[in-house]
Amino acid sequence: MGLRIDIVTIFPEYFDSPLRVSLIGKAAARGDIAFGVHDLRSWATDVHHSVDDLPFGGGPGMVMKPDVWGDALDAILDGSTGARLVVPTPSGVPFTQDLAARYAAEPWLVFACGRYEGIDGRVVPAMRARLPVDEVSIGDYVLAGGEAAALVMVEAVGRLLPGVLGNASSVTDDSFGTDADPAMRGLLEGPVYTRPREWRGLEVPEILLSGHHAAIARWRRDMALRRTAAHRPDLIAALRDLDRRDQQVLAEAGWPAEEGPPSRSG
Ligand code: JAH
Repeated sequence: MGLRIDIVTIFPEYFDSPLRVSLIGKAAARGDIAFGVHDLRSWATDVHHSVDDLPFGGGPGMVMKPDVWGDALDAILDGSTGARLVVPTPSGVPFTQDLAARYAAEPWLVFACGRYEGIDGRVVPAMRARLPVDEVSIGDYVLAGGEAAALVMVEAVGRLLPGVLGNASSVTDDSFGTDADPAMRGLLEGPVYTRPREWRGLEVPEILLSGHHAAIARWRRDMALRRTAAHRPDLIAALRDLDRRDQQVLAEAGWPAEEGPPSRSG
């Protein structure tokens, strides 16, 4: 049984190419994912097909109308069970690889893409009486609407589906940055290389040509630790079971970071 994904948006054309090309498009062509993209304006009731109105209490911009969203979601859910509503918003819970894996195990996801200053605050509570609802953020920045965030989530979920890219169902619970390799769990990937062995005077690291698989795995872990310490010190702080070599590599990478002046976060 595949995954059904419905997307509600005022810009249905936004999804045309992304859902057709690449891995996601192939999964859809095979029937591993079924997409429905819906124009929110179809549920607008006035002559101007309004989907937004002025904010109560004043302030900038416009707010999306609850009645239009309510009618759209009622029609798409159609009294059926099994759906989960996902609302992309910068004030949501973080979207992580773990959440992507949980979504890949669901039968039906409905993405509600807001625009303007967001959707009237009664829509999520009203829908929660009927189905599970997640307000989800893909990162700490503000977009012009939820569409790009929904696409990010669709792609992260789609590549985990059994049948996509030859996936076994087991990859869906592998963790961040470590799809294939439990020894790299919680780390960013280091650099990768292909032919030619020398390019613009730069050589591929000799260890990768050695055929010494254990030494290659250790070298990759060293590189991953260094890159993670440099780019994501928060992930280093969360690592468990560091061996002596790990600790040596991190010390060489300047971990823990030098004491600075006191900061508000400690
Ligand atoms: C902006 C509705 N976490 C990224 C993200 C997700 C959604 C939105 N912005 C950023 C957004 C305007 C209206 C949603």
